[in-house]
Amino acid sequence: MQNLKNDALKNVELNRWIQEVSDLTQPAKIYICDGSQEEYDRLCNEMVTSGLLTKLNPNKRPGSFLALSDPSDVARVEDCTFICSKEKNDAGPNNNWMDPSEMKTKLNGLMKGCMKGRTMYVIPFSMGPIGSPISQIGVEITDSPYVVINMRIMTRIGSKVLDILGNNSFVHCLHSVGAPLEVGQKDMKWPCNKTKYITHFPETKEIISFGSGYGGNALLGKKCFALRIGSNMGKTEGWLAEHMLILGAESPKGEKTYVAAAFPSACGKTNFAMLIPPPAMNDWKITTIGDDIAWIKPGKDGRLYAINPEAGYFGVAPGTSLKTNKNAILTIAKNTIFTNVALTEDGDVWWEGLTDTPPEKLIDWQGQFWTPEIAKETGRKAAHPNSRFTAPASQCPSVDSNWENPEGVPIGAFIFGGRRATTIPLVTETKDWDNGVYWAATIGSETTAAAVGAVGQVRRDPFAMLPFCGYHMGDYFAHWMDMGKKVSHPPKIFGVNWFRKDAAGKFMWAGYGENMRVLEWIIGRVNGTAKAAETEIGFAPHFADMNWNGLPMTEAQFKELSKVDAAEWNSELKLQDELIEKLKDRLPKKFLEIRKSIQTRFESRGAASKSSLMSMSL
Ligand code: GTP
Ligand code: SPV
Ligand code: MN
Repeated sequence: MQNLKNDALKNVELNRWIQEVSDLTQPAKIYICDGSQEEYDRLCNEMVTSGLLTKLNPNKRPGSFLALSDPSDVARVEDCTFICSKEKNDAGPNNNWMDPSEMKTKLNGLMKGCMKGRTMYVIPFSMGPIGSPISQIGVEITDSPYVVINMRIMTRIGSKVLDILGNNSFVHCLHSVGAPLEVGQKDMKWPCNKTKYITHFPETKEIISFGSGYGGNALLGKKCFALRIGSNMGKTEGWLAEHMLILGAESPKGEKTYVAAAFPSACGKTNFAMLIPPPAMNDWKITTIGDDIAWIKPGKDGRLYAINPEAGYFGVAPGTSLKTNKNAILTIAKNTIFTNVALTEDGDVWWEGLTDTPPEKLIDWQGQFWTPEIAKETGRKAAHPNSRFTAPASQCPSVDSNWENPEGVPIGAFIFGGRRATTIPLVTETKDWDNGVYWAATIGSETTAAAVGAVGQVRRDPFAMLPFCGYHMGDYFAHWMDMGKKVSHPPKIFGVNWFRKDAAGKFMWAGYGENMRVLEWIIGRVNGTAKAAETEIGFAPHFADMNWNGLPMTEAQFKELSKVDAAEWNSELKLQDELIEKLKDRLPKKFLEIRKSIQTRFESRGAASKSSLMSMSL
C-alpha cells in the first residue's frame, strides 16, 4: 500500500477488508485517500492528462471540470439494483431480490481481477458532519478517480474520518467500473461494463456496485447508503431516511419554519430547496439545508428533527438558469464538476434552458459538433437530459446557518409531490398524520431521465422512494405511521403538484420562485393563520386564501389548477388499488380504512350532484 503510514489504518476490519478486496480485484496500486485539496488537485490533473476530464476556462469557471460519460452509462439502473436481504419478502415487491450468498458468488466472479491495471482508491467518508452523533461512517473502495473527486464534494472524506472511526464498524461500500486494463492496453475515456449490478446487503450493511461509473450507481454514500441501507437502519433504530430536500422559510415577521419535501428524481427538489421568492414576496427568505436526502429523528421536545447527510449537490443541469434557480447558478460558478453537459467554444458549459438562445456552436455531451440548426434537424440535445453538476453545499448563497448543525432542524411540515399532468391539485393539506401517510404512499409521478428507461409514464412512487426504499414498502408505510405516534408534535403533511397541464399541454402553474405562494399558505396552515376549504382528499386554499400579488391569476384559472375531479380521482383510486394489491400482505390496517373513506366521500359527492340535478328537473 503505497501511501500507507504505519498508523494510518488502525481499523483492524478495514485492513482485513482492503486485503480481501485487493486479493480479489488485483489492482496495480492501492491508495488511501486523505481528503486534502492537494490530493483532489492531483487527481483532477491526472484525469485531465488521461482525457477523462476537460479543464474548463479558469476565467469563466475557476476550478471546474467537465466529464463526458459513455453514452450507455448516463443514469441510475433500477433494473440492475438489488436488495439482497436474507428473506425475499423483506425486500418486498418494490425491490429486485437475490439470495445474498448467490449474489456474492455472482459478484465474486465478476470482480475477479476487475481492477487490474488500475489504482484501487480507499475513501473513508462520513454521512453527516464528522463526529456528529447522527452521522454514519462508510468506506468506499473504488477503481474510479472520478468517484473519488465527486465523493470529496458530496460527502466528508479522508484522514479525519479515519481518526473518528477508530476501530469501530463502518458500512462497506465496494465499487468497480468493471473494466480491467491489460498491460499496454489503452484506457477508455469513461471505463464501464455492459453488465451492471448495484447490490445492497442490509443485514451486514454492505454495498457492492459493479459496472457503472455514474452518479447514484457509483457514489455509494448517496442513494445506496444514505437511502437504501439508511432506510433499513432507520426502521430498526426508529428514524427515517428520506428522499427529501430541507429548507428554512423566514416569514416577514422573522419567524422561521423548516419544511422537508419529497419529490421524485428530477421533479424539483433542488429548485424548491434554493427558492428565491418573487419580487412581491421578497420579505420572505428561503434558506437551504439540503436538496436530496434527509435523515429524520424524534427530538426530546416531541418534534421531528432533520439533517442533510450530504455535503454537496449532485443536481440536474438542464432547466437550471438565472431565472429558474439563481442560487444554483451561483453555487456552480466555481469548483464544480459537470457531467454530460455541452462545452462552449470559450471553454465554459451549456445546457438546454441555461440561456434562451443557445450558443452558435458547441461540443455536445457525446463529444460531437453541435449547432442549433443540427439540433433542429436531428433533435439531438446539447446536454444529456440527466446531465448533472457536483458542487459543494458551502458555495450555495442560500445555505442555512444550521446546515451542519448535528442536532438537525425541527420540521414543521412535510410536503409530497410528483410530476402529474392531470388529477392532482396544486396543493392539498391532508386531514391528519395517517391520511398524510396514505397520500405520500400513493403518489404517482411521470418517470424522468434520472433512471434508465421510458420517460413520462405515470407510475406509483410512494414517498418518492420507490427506487430507494431498502425494504418492503408495506413495512415502510407502517414505520411512517408509527413515527407519527412516537412524537407529540408530528408535522402536518401536504401534497403539491407544480406540473399540471392545460388542454394544450402547457404547464398551468408558473412554478419555481412562484412556489413561494404555496409555501406561504402551507406555513400559514402550520401556524393556524391560513384558511382552507374541505375537499374529498383533504383541505385546499380558496382563491382568496393565497397571495396573488405580482402574479396574474384569475379565480377561474386557480379553480382549474385546484380542481378535484371525481372521474379523474376514480381512475386514480384504481391505480392506488394496484399498489395496495401488491403490498397487501404487509399493509397497516388503517391504510385500507383510509382508502375506503376517500371513496365514500367521492360517492356521496356523486349522490349529492345527482340529487341536485333531480331537484333542478322537478
Ligand atoms: P434529483 O436530483 O434527481 O433527485 O432531482 P430534483 O428533485 O432535485 O430535481 P430538480 O430540482 O433538479 O428539477 C428537475 C427539473 O425540473 C429541472 O429541469 C427543473 O428546471 C424542473 N423544475 C423544477 N422546479 C420546477 C417547477 O416548479 N415547475 C416546473 N415546470 N419545472 C420545475
Ligand atoms: C436521483 O436520481 O434521485 C438523483 C441522482 O438524485 S443520482 O444520485 O444519480 O441517483
Ligand atoms: Mn435524488
